[in-house]
Amino acid sequence: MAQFQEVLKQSALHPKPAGLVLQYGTSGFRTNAKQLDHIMFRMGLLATLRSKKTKATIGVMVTASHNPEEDNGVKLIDPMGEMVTQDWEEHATQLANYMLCNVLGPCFAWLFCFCSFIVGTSSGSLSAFLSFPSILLDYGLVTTPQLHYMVCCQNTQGKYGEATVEGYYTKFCQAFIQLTKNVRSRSHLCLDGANGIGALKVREMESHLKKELQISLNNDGSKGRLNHQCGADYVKVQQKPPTGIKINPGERCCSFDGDADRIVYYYTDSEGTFHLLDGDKMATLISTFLKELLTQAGLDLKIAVVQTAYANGSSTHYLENTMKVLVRCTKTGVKHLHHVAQEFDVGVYFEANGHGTVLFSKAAEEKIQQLAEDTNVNDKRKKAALLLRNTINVINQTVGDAISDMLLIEAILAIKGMTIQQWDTIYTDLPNRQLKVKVADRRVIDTTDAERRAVTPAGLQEAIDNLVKKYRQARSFVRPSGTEDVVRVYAEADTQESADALAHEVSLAVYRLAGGVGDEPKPL
Ligand code: G16
Repeated sequence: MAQFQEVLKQSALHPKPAGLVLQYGTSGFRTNAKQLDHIMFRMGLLATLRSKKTKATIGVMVTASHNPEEDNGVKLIDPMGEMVTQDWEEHATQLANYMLCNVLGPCFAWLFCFCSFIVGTSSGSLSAFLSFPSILLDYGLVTTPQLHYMVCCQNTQGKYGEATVEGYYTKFCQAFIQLTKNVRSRSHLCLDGANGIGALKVREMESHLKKELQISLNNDGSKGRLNHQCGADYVKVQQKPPTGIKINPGERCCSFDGDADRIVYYYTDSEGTFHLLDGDKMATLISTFLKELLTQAGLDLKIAVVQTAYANGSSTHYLENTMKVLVRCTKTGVKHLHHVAQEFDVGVYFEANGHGTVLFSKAAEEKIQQLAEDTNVNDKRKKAALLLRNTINVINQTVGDAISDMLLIEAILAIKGMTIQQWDTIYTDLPNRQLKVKVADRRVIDTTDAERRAVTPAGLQEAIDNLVKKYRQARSFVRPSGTEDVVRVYAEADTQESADALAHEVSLAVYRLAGGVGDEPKPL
């Protein structure tokens, strides 16, 4: 009991601001950093309990990811490197909002049992919230996917890789070098690091690549602000290159987000027109590559692509009708996509915003491994099996990872001898637009059908349906963000003018029917 009193005493040093209610959202708690002190403290407690419950090492990542510099966030990572389960997200929300003694009372004894967790941060220092675990390992500044990787390595006793930043570089860079060893000339890549941790980590990694990939690094944090007019989210949502970077026509470019778990590719053509290759284009390139290799290897494995409502209609059409792969749609948040992808031998999952990876079932990995070692198979099958094995090794299967995704995409383009322009022509995106609407309480919007339809407030979905009918090849949906205090609006249609007009009209409907605050949305 004295120990419990001590927890409460320490907690009093990290008071919850009166009236503040925060929810464990799409990717943990996210808000202005000033409001997060009590959350940091309480998530330390939750990680302790989660470690005890799972008898494994748990990860605690401190990051605001794609959000502006003044924000921060924290999320827990489960034993295999995946996001924490939904029931524990609910515990997190309770622990964040209620009196500690009420929430912790029934399980406080656990706080003092053996447990272990590791922490990392994408910027700044950690607050003093980590006082309970028996074992605490602080990785300091790491990308979010690096911490996911470390958790998995810790809990597989090194089978997934060595649980160090060096181990991470060695694993993924060696696989990249192996995968591309028979490929000659390669052009260089222009990378926007969003002034975030990804830029620092790419610098650290470069020597491991042994000049097999030439990267020119922009927005490396030496001057600009984190995610400000740069980074994957800016490039995707604004549909333009990061401000201030000189891009030569045709040059292959990519942008990370602030904690390097997302990546998007792009180029400008000779007329200066910007072309974006987002998560959908990456999922298409990767699944085409894998499907071809599986066919060459003679392996009958079930491959699927998992998307969200944001996936461009053209990508879904291409995947289903031309590539003939299974496509599934889930709610936003990689945690949802990850779980669906686990149902297949090979599950390629990507959000349109560039957050995604590929999962291989244990059985699929074993079949590929056996074939790669089999001395009685013909050269073609063997070569495909070896490429598949190295492909598995270049992928961070714990979570979407900008660095690992970049290595994978670079390898595929090099192996296929494909330019970014050729990749872009696989299919043509439907013009689209994403907007945000500020409302008094975004929880008034409830959705169903993988967020493609609004259930509340009354009349909103009907309004959207009527607006969509006015345009050709049109689609639109709205959903409350889980990382920002806004409602997101997505629209696509046959022309950019129509997509913009539809997005604006739907924004107005949200503003009027869901309690908009501030000025009415203006036409684009
Ligand atoms: C997080 C999640 C992503 C999600 C994004 C936007 O990204 O990890 O899966 O797509 O938020 O979520 P929302 O639309 O709910 O704000 P990140 O890169 O910020 O961690």
